[in-house]
Amino acid sequence: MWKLKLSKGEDDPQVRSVNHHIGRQFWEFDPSSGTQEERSEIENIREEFTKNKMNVKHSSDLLMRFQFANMNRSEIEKPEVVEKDDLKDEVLVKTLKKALKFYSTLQGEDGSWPSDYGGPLFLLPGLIIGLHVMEKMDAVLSAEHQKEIRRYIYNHQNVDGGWGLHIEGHSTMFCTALNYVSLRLLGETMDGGQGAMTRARTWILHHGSLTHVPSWGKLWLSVLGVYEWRGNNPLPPEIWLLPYCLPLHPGRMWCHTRMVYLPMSYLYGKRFVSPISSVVLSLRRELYKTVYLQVNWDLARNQCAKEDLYYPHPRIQDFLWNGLNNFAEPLLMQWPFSKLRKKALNIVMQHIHYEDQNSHYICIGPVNKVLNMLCCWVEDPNSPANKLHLSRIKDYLWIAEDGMKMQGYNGSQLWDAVFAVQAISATNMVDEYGSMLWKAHNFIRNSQVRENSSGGNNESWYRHLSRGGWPFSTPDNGWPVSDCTAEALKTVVMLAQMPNHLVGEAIAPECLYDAVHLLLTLQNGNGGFSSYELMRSYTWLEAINPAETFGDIIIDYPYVECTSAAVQGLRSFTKLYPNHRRAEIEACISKAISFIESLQLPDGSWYGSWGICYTYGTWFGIKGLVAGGKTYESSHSIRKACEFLLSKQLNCGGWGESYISCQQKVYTNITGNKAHITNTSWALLALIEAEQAKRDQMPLHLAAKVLVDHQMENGDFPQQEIIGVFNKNCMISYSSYRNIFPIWGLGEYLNRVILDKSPT
Ligand code: LAN
Repeated sequence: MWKLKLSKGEDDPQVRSVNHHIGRQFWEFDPSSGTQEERSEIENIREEFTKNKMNVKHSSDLLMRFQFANMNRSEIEKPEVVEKDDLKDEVLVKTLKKALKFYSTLQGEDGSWPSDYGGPLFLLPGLIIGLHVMEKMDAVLSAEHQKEIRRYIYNHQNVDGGWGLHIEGHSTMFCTALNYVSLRLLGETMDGGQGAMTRARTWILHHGSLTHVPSWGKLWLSVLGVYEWRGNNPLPPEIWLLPYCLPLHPGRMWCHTRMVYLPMSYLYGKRFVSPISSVVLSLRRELYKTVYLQVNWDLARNQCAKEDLYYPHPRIQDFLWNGLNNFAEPLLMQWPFSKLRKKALNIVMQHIHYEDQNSHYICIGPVNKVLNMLCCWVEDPNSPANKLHLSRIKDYLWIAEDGMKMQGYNGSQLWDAVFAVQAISATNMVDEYGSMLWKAHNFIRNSQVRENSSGGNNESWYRHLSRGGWPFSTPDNGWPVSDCTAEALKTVVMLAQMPNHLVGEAIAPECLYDAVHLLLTLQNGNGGFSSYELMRSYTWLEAINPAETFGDIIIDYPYVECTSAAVQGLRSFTKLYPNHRRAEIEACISKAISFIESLQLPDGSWYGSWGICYTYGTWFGIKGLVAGGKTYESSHSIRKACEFLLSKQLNCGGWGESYISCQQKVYTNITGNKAHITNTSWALLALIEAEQAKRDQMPLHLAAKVLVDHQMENGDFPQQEIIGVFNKNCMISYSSYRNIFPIWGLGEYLNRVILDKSPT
């Protein structure tokens, strides 16, 4: 049976860690574990998913739940049945206690709450192609792994034969081509999968064939040898040699984009192609409309299926790419300019090694993880870097009832933990559930990044400071995020004010000072906070975004979520340490508040970039303004925001926002006007924060009733539609939100509305 392992790695000399692997999570297959009964129970769960896969696309993280339920069997008493008919205090208290009790069984010994961070469907293919090229498929992925990966890919094929950018999306060329190719590399035959392969191939051929794959797909296919480098727009590595003062210097890009285009430019600069295997030759015949030798590669450079076109290339890119392709590249490939290329490739490789070492071979995300690994292999197949990379692949793989997936990060451990602590504290049942907070506190304290990258020489590698920050996942990943830092700061300050004997020792003040220092350095001139670094260049540069499937990727934009979190984090810090850098903090908060106000849309909402969408953004907008000292009475912005939220409440009392909101930038309900518990909780929390209870409590009662009604018998809440997003167009799963936010929403509702206590 599959087993989830937590905080493990000490016995593997290939993996190093700054915090003894606290928070690390990965799955291992143990053929001898589990009884026959347990195994067949898992099989049933899987079959249920597959049977229902066209209606319910999101898995419910049931393998993890199964493991935790078995471990905690003795602790789980028979749950009391809650009478939900009318919402009295006792009903609320019982619901909350049950929810907390259940959520406590999902907490790991290390204090984190592991969960599934899947969703995008373009990540596994990168890994599969990479391993195929490196001839490491069977060495890294056991037969059981490969079986579960195939299960996952098949489970997420749409009825029309294609695959979406993410599990709930319409079919795209990017993911259909790459998942089809992955299945073939995993040994599937051309007409295998009971017709599934044929349907996929038909989809690809009907939508323009491989020439219409977007640019990121073209790169992977070129590496594999199924597509020609001539059919790619240039990605010259020489861009790293330009002076930093130029606005388009890669050091000024959003770190994710920078880190993805870095290894891409290496592979492009080398025109690396894997040795051509027989599957590759066959794929060249399977996926084009004409004979491979007759494909018009020059035309193909700019072709892209319309299903994939979220960000169509502006005209200027045609000039740019044509110029580079027809004049610059031919020159750079020839002596004496080829010397420059050699130098550029060398520098690019140094940056790759730097990123690998500073992230303990986890890398900043799943895309550059695999690309960097491949580059290290291309540079030297026998280098130690290769082994170090291979040992960190499992950090990205997760298994649920829909199969094995590659996650969008090496987990969301820190992020979930800081929200969970805030949710649990909001219930005010701290005495009873103190042990959860104790463990989580320990986890958060141990997840802070303690040093700047590579001992302080960070700037020459275009890295911001890291010391004092908190990452989204684990400190081994090593990239602090502004809002993760701010939310963690808020949380540790909150825990420091609770009794030590309940929640453990408070964090050392120096650690808080470091976090504050880092936050202060992360504020942009306009008052806003971006995600990882300062905004280092201009928004007009978005015009050169070559990735057709993603929006807003060129620079690190300032976000309402990050700015609001920074205000909240700093404000709670000043309550505990009123004298530490007070003037700077106040100045920072007041600029941030004006920035948040400036981002508000005319209808009173805020666009949320990392959760869906207007409910998420508006919750952050309101929280930020309130933390900055604004009230409903004093702030026109807050009044408008409340009006907005109330206008979107469904007849059933909940809120349910579709992922379409993020793409189209228009508030859109989920089909059938269905309530979503996470959206409902965000709206409920936002309204409570804006003191809705003083005006009209009915919307709050209705929302709370929706949450109570959704609770399952064991205290869990149902997994509904996917709720996270990035780069406007791709959705991503936050599998803990279904537990965290109903607890938080109901907790605040009980204490601040029903019992009418002011927040602590
Ligand atoms: C994340 C995950 C965390 C997220 C929050 C902390 C929630 C947010 O408030 C700030 C932005 C951040 C850090 C974020 C940025 C974009 C990420 C890294 C992701 C959504 C996880 C995956 C995504 C990454 C870009 C995926 C790889 C794809 C590319 C287009 C490079």
